[in-house]
Amino acid sequence: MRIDIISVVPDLLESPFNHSIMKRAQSRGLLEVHVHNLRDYTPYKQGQVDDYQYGGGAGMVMMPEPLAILIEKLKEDRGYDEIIYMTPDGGLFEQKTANRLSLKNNLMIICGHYKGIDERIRQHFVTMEISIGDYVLSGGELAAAVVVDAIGRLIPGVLNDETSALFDSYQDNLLAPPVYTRPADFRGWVVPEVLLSGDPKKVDAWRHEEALKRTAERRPNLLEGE
Ligand code: 6GU
Repeated sequence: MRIDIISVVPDLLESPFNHSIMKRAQSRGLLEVHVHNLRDYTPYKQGQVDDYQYGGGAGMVMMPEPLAILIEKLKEDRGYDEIIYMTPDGGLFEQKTANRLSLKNNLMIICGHYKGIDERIRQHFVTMEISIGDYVLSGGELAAAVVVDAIGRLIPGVLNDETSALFDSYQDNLLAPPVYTRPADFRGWVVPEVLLSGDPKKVDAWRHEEALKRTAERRPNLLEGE
């Protein structure tokens, strides 16, 4: 999979993909992330990419011309499965969205700043609009990093134990059960007996029960299929 990210603060996306699982995905050739600085493509002076909004009001808007130039340049080289705009008024990003996007070949992600991007870019280029939750970030970059991470780890071959994503929280509308590692007794705080029993059926049953309990306590809406 190739992901092209358009940003006015590319430095924010310098580190997130260069560690751990995202690093492995890239070194295995399963994921390529290219970050493009929008200012490098503006036809306006001094790297200008934003301007006052028509109709008045506080806050700048990202101009259509630099975005159109960069989007069209990228589209010349390959077809994009989705051109995604990161925005707090987009559709909520959920595990099922990540699952679906992890099967694509080419994604473009536009990070908004200020008051957002000119509506005409959304109408004529963007195919999908994503929010990562009901709160406002100062820009789309951190949200884009969340989306790329959630998608990237699902690309076949990225996780070492291919089955492990199947047991993630949310994959089956349940939160994950508690996990433990050595030592079995830490300061007198002991690991549940069943996990030491060596009986995989009992272990599975316990994990399922704990997952249900945790979900009922913390996120009952998930059990109602919401
Ligand atoms: Cl995608 N962008 C911004 N600026 N804020 C957000 C968001 C995105 N998702 C939630 N809050």
